Amino acid sequence: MAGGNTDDLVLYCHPISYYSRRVLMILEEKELKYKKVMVGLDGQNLQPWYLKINPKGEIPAITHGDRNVYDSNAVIDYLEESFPEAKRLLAEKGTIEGDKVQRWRNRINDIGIEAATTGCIMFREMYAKDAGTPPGMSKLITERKKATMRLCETLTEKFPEYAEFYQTKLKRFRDNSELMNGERGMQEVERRLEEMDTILNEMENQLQETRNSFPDGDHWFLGQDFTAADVYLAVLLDRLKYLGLAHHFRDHMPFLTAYLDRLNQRRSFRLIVSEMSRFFRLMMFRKLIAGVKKMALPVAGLIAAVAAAWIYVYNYSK
Ligand SMILES: N[C@@H](CCC(=O)N[C@@H](CS)C(=O)NCC(=O)O)C(=O)O
Repeated sequence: MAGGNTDDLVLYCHPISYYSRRVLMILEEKELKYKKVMVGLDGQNLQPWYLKINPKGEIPAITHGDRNVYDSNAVIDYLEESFPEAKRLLAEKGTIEGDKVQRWRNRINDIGIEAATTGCIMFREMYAKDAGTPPGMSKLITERKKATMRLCETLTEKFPEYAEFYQTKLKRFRDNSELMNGERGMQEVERRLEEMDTILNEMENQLQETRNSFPDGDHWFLGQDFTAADVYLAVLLDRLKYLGLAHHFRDHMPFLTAYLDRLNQRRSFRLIVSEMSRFFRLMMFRKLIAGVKKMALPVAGLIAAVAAAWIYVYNYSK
């Protein structure tokens, strides 16, 4: 354990959540001791017990003793301040390096990752043919959205003290579903992808600049040290790969391409990648079991019908 009292540090997260993965990677880079609690995005994040931790009902969040901190950016700042003996990932505030890390964190936050994610899953054929997400995700997401909207209605009645929160969430879900529909949805995705391309270009230039400053040695995004800006970039690039959007940088942006390959050297990166793959495998397995269960009754019926027919024919042929 590196610095500070981490005995009561708890991370509330989900293996496929973009923002959770940032915090997870930071905790691993800092080698802090923590407990992980998985919060299902199928509505666990909307339950009153979780709203007491994060009143926005979003993941990630952390609890540390009697403190609750939410929003990945705020959590990362908190971890840096609270465990000064652990590895530094933000560089000193007010220094050139510190300001640079902050500027890149903000710039990466400018990417409309939610719209790109939903859009590429919903319009997979258009934008993301080589996606690593399991097939059937768009159906799953649509069903899950409907279920979450129904849940918001149920929870409004069950917990009137949170009624305003649930109705605001419901409105946001409805607005998003409307926005991500048909022609208008595709235009929105395209607009977000164009904005993202601009930022990817800026990052490619930054990597080239860093490379020029360290022509002989290993370097990361902004220099020889691996910083929080690297974590934001790593999570972004891995998400693009999974969405089938790697062609937005792979091959024609050689610095970003090489950077993504080099990330595999880091244990923290391998961990977030393997957690997500494990989750997808589990999801596929559950789907398979559900399919088998569904098939079990008709198959049993068919066997019974064949057996009955055989007994009938056998008896009458005597
Ligand atoms: N700005 C927040 C965004 C968190 C966020 O949007 N998390 C998503 C999962 S990646 C979530 O909880 N979505 C569920 C919802 O909004 O109800 C952060 O940086 O932590």
